[in-house]
Amino acid sequence: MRDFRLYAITGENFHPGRELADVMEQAIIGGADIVQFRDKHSDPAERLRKARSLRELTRRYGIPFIVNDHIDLALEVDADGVHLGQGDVPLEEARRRMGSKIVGISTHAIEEALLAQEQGADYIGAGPVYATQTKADVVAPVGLGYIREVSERIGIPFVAIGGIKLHNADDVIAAGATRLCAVSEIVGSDDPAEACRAFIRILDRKG
Ligand code: TZP
Ligand code: MG
Repeated sequence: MRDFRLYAITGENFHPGRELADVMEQAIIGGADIVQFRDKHSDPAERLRKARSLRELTRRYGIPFIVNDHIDLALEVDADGVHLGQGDVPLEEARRRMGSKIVGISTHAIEEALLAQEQGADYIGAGPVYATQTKADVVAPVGLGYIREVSERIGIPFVAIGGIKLHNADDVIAAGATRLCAVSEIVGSDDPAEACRAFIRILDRKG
């Protein structure tokens, strides 16, 4: 897959009154170079409408578009890939259905990361690094030790996620991450483009 550095995930509850596609466009303008549509609340018709608008947006900017959870939806809107958690469809089945498209997997322990790599995930999420309010059912924070471990033992791309803010991004990078993912720090910002620019400046400093 084409590499990326700043992974922006949608989180509509962080920007009431602002349009999803507008917020994500600002993130892209600021430097987010991959976008994931994560939506646990909309009904299927609404989800399809939103996914289509983000597909159109990301295509316009030439960056990958990933759908969280829903393989059917990812295929229907011709997303570039799908992102799955440990409790979702098994990776083999996702791979079978997605073909050569991107399959990303969330991991919280090195055994999960090694298995995802062995089973052919294109990238893994590693986290939650810090406590996060964004995900209700999230496991306890895994800390920077997990980022260090993944950076030393995993060969496929990994992105650090969970409680990543501009004030702690340096520490996450120092632990070995070269790709960062954020929800609230980007889409909850009054200026998502500037938030992304600030992340990119930090990544550039260490890159
Ligand atoms: N998966 C692990 S932590 C998380 C997800 C989707 C939420 C990250 O959100 P935030 O606001 O960047 O902490
Ligand atoms: Mg999931």
